[in-house]
Amino acid sequence: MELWFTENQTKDLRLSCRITRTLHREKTEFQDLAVVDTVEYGRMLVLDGAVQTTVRDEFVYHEMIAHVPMLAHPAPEKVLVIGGGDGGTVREVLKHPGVREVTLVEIDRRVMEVSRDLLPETSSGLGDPRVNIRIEDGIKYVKEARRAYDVIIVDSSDPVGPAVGLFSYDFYSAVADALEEDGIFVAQTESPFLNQSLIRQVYADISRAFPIAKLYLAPVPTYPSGLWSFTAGSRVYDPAEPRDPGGGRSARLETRYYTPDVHRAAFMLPAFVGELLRS
Ligand code: AG3
Repeated sequence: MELWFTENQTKDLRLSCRITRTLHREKTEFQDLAVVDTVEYGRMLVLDGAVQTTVRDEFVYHEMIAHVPMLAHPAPEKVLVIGGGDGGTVREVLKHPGVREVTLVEIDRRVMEVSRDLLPETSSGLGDPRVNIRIEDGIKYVKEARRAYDVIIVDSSDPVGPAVGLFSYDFYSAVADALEEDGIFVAQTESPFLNQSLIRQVYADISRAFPIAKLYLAPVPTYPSGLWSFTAGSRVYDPAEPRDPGGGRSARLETRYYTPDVHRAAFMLPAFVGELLRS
């Protein structure tokens, strides 16, 4: 007998993975949460039917959402991660020895608890003494913070359900206020093939909230279309430039996808993506 997990990526497009086991399934207060073992991509976390992370391809997403802002900033010490209850982004942020404090604000306690139990490689950083975990609404949290962070990373799910408010001008302008003057912000911003109007809107909103807004790309094979976008906002530093004099900081990072060349290259946009942002 064959067992398959299928994500309906759009109403006309699906990704199916053969699975060997369902390790967990629950309706939390916020969403439908599942963990399955897939044959091709290893263990997978699924929220409301959407793939969040798999053991085999999560390094690309987590390294690119974390190291791009962390290295575009010359010396980040205080970092805020919104969402990202699986811990993958926090794990990458903690690889930077200058980091003094990482605050993780996750709305759904169960995502974190289940990830700690079933995704040990991804969630490994969550017990680090530099990590401060808050189970609450990220929007509310950001609205109360002022000039408090060097880097803010929004590692959210798709703009449906609990994450809708994280894709709005109001939220981005609150993020701008929560950052230090020279802080950097990055959010995951979906697929340039399948979410073009969203990307355009988000880019326009982030450009209104920050003098510098830039989009970059990375491949994530288990996400819809396989090509993923991130959008960065900043007032001072160019997010596309790793600030890594002599290659000291990046040389000490243990990564499998990120390099300073990949960092710069990720901002070189294919014509159709550049076009999207101009229109
Ligand atoms: N957050 C981004 C997931 C978006 C995937 N969308 C989908 N499969 N439809 C992932 C959280 C990882 N820390």
